[in-house]
Amino acid sequence: MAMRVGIIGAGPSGMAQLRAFESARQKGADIPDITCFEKQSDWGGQWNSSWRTGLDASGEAVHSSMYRHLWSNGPKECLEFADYTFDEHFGRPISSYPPREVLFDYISGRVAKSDVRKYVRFNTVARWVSYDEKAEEFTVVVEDLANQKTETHVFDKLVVSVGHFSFPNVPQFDGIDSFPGEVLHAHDFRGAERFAGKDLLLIGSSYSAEDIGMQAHKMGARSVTFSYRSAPMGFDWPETAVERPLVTRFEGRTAHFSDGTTGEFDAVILCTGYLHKYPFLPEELSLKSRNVLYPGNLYKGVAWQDNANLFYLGAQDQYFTFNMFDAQAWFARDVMLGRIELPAEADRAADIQQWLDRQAALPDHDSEADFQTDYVRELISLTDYPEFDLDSVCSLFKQWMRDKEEDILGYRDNIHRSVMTGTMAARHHTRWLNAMDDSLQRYLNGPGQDIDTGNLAVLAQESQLSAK
Ligand code: FAD
Ligand code: NA7
Repeated sequence: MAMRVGIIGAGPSGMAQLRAFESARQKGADIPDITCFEKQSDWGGQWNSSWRTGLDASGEAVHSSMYRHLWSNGPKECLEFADYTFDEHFGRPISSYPPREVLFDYISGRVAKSDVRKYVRFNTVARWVSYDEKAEEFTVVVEDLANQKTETHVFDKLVVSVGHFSFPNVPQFDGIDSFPGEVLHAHDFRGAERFAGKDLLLIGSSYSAEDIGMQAHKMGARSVTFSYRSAPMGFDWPETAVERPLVTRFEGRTAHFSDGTTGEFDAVILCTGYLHKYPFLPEELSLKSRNVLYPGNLYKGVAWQDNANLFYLGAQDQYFTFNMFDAQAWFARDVMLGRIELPAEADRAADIQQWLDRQAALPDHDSEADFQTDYVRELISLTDYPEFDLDSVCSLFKQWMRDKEEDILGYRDNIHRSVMTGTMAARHHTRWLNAMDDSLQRYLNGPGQDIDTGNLAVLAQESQLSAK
């Protein structure tokens, strides 16, 4: 009987696993029987986002935390697949910071091309997993949401690729229960238009706070106040934005901060991160971690230390994304196919520990980028995933951080060169701050489309805005 592989989740990580097996098949390898369960009706994970919050049409928790007007927050040159470039997909250079729909199109294009959709059971949610030590088999109970049917599947290997930016971390603050305005978590944020003219408080000081805050500024919020627990982000904010230390309590609309200052707000957004949560896994198989670059108990960040038949993809905090998921998926594939032999438990533990020790000593963001670069480099060296210039990608991450320090509202207008193809990105037709339509069509056609339809007034307006 062929080996049976189960994959839970068809976001970028699960798609990478499908692509990894397909790549081996194309090179003549026998590949296992693969079934991937995806609770949504399409693949793409976070990138498959909609207006919905709370529950989706099947009554399942909405997975994606992305929102309207979400443009890539890092250069696309850092996440490009080594085996499917932006040039190949779009046939011409595009800008370095595309909006969500453009990246969704890119990741979908690669897997559509390799015909792996047939492995995915959409609208099917994993409910419970158990492991039989003796038979060395996983039993996975899933629900077919469209037909409301429960099924049981048995696998020799299991890949967990459900992401970890979906279950909001929602701390309590004194007095917040009687705050008279809207209170929401970033997971439920879908667009900043309604905050025009409002005073907004964002609690948290990482990617979500930064991006939602600048979205709100772009959409005309009267003021944006960030409240940090550990350290301010320290960007050169527009005049509407300010950073304060942590909120200690609310009194009506008034927030009190730990430095003794106060502010009155119309709405509060908790940008307080996400929980690693795997409700379909028993405790002994379930990763427990904060959002860190190297969660413990995973050999090479992928293979579960207590059960070498279980793999996690994308469980790390991420500088690298799509191409790191590839490197992980290629590694997991080769372990499953027996091409890579896992060392003894004690050696694996020692390997994990040296990464954890190094992580504990990371002094700054530049060293974090170095750390994850070295991690990806090691994985790639172990498989036939196409090698690429990781040092250049790492330099680009550092450049990106400098660019943000220089101009938090303008860094997305910068362009970079592809490490994979050498192609220089195209400058986008509209500056990020002025771009009010984030659709794929507008992105690709832009003012050119207006010329086609003879709408020169729109074109003139766009170029005036672009020139500002
Ligand atoms: P996910 O994308 O989360 O996909 C997991 C999949 O598993 C989903 O399709 C989900 O429906 C499915 N699933 C979950 N539970 C079950 C279950 N029980 N049964 C069946 N299926 C299940 N990265 C970038 O590179 N650039 C960016 O600009 C960027 N911006 C981001 C902005 C936000 C707001 C967030 C939250 C993340 C952002 N990221 C960004 C990181 C993003 O998480 C990764 O790019 C990528 O989506 C992670 O892929 P994944 O497959 O590991 O997880
Ligand atoms: P992150 O990057 O995990 O950051 C979470 C932030 O929330 C971080 O600044 C935390 O502060 C803060 N936090 C967490 N708990 C609290 C409490 N109790 N009080 C105050 N502040 C708190 O999550 P993001 O949502 O920003 O980003 C996740 C992904 O989404 C990322 O990959 C992006 O690409 C998009 P700390 O610094 O720990 O003190």
